[in-house]
Amino acid sequence: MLTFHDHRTQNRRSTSELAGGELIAPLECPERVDMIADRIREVGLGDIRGATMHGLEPIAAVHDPAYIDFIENAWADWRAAGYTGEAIATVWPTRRTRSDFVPQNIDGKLGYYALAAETAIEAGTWEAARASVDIALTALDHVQTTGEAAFGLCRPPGHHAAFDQYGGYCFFNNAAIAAQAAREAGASRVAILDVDYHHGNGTQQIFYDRDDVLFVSLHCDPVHEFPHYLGRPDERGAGAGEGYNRNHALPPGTDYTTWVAELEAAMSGIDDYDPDLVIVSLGVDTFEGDPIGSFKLVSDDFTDYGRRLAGMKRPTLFLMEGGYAVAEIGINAVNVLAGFDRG
Ligand code: OKP
Ligand code: ZN
Repeated sequence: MLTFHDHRTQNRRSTSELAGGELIAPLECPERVDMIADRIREVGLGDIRGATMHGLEPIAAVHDPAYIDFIENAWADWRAAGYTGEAIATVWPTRRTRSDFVPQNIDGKLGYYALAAETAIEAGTWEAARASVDIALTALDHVQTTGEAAFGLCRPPGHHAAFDQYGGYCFFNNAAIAAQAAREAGASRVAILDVDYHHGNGTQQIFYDRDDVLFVSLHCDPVHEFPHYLGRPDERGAGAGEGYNRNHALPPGTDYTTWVAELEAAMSGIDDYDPDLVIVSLGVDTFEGDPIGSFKLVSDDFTDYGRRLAGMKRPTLFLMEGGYAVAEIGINAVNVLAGFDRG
């Protein structure tokens, strides 16, 4: 399988993640992609190719243009306010206040567009987030022109990013942008299968009222886990999208036997939908050694489910999402892809 990547993703080098009341070294770090790229070369998965620029239009087909402008200018606005640390939201529109206007002040803007405070914006964020989208769209081009599967080694991840919100380490929703681009290029139906440990709230929100993009997610129940406020099984879509959003919420500590039974159920739903393209939001934070996940998958399980994904026999685009056990992230991510190739 071919991998697509762009070194501009490594320009995101945030030094601060707000966690447990402290600023820690961010879990979503540049070394994550180095480890995956090293493993791809080590096992000979296939070539790693560069990404081509796809511009802002495909991003604006999914995200609010004012939100895109905000991401572009947030760092400069923050610096202009005289702040010396990284840009972190500290105040929000809440249930008891208004959210029908965007404040002009940078602190107000950050809270308006942030869905969580852990994710800081810094000098390289805009360029890296755009590169991540270009990677996804270049990998999609390959799937569309050859029918072969492809891997977009995206970073930062995307599945928490909603129409006009960033957070959970995500800025632009790579999978949603690719799905929309595929629709515009002629695909009738696209399925997004999100296997990251966390619910893909952003992807769900973007397609919630649509039946042309099916969103299926396996994740830890948000009652127990980030993103906390979305991802329950009773969220099934709205209007034309009713029935086209499927949340397989699993308890903390879920092991592979339980997880893979849910995956089989999810895949059978995808098969019934008969999509022209399957986009896999590939988070490997389901690994037993993940520092923020509680699921119990071991490295061989990733190979096994990669093989099962190939059984869908659909054009497939893999896009990297989460996974924070840096020492094993290459093994686990590449196991899925190699299992798929062998399947
Ligand atoms: C991004 B992705 C742990 C807090 C974790 C943020 C998690 C973001 C996950 N105590 N907060 O879905 O892998
Ligand atoms: Zn995750």
